[in-house]
Amino acid sequence: GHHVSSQRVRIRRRELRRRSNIDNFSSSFLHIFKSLVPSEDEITKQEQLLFSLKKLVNKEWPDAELHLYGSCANSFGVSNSDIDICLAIKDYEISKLDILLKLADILESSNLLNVQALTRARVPIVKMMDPVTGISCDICINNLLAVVNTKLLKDYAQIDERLRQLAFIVKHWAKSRRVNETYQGTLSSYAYVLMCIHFLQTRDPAILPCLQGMEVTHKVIVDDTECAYFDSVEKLCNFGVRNKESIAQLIWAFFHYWAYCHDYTNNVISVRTGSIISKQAKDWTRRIGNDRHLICIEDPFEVSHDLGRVVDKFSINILREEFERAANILQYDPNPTVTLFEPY
Ligand code: 3AT
Ligand code: MG
Repeated sequence: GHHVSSQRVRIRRRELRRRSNIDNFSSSFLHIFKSLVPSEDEITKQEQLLFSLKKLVNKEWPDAELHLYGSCANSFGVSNSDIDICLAIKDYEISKLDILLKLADILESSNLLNVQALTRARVPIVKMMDPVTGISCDICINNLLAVVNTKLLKDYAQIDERLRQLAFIVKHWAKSRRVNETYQGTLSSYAYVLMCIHFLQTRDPAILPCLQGMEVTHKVIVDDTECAYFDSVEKLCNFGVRNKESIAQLIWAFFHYWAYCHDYTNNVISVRTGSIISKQAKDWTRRIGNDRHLICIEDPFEVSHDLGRVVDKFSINILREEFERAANILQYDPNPTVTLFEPY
């Protein structure tokens, strides 16, 4: 009807007014990207810490494994982030909660600082700080889906370097503008990276493939969920070369999409299918409990899980205003690489 067509006209006009010199900002954005990447030294320290934690844990549980997950392992980590570790224990007799408390005990009685067991969190964890490396970390128990989604993100990152560049800029923007706070109703870093992957899957020509739609070369079953996809990504290093878009163009287009083009009423973004799917098809049209589905981002493996479910009727406006602010800065601001990240 009328509303839809007038909205289309608005979008067209905005595209016509698109600045012609956006590419000029690519080198500044790349400079910011490089300044955020962790140093070799930091990575060595993370490995040292993991190694000493492994020794401590294996004294108590000889068969247990420690996996890095989250941004320190998915290649989307900025420097000086906390690290996320998953303690994997098979066939345990004691409850998860008792493992957590025991773990806190073990860490407390070695040289680790600020040891805290958060037993009532959505994902229960032990938090602590290592005085030797200065690194803080969160340890959870048997959260293996997070280990698998970490690998998926890492595999996508190896296909085209523009994914990491875009996601670092988007995460940096989200942290500067305080829209990366799930307890305040905005989105997790994980959700932002999925938004970037989906965005690059749907460029024309595509910059990223849909790994879950290809021949299966990697398959694990975690908590009754089958996680299967093509992980021989070294064979895909030329996938995106037909698309010549610069990083500045992609940043512009990403924010433009979330500000003016995404259909928040009807659509779900899905990395699993590499396409848009309808809320109707997922039965995400009504509020159920606290899940409002005001912005829908399907988890690639836990497909009933909407990463936008933390967003409420207040924070959705904050989020959309921030997308519009970012899009407008990229369109009109004389110094977009500065203004974009001005603290909220
Ligand atoms: P930061 O650099 O720490 O902001 P991150 O990627 O480490 O980014 P988080 O610390 O929020 O992100 O989360 C750690 C990992 O936990 C990332 C992802 O593998 C997993 N994860 C986070 N949120 C969810 C979720 N809602 N569903 C499934 N996995 C999740
Ligand atoms: Mg993290």
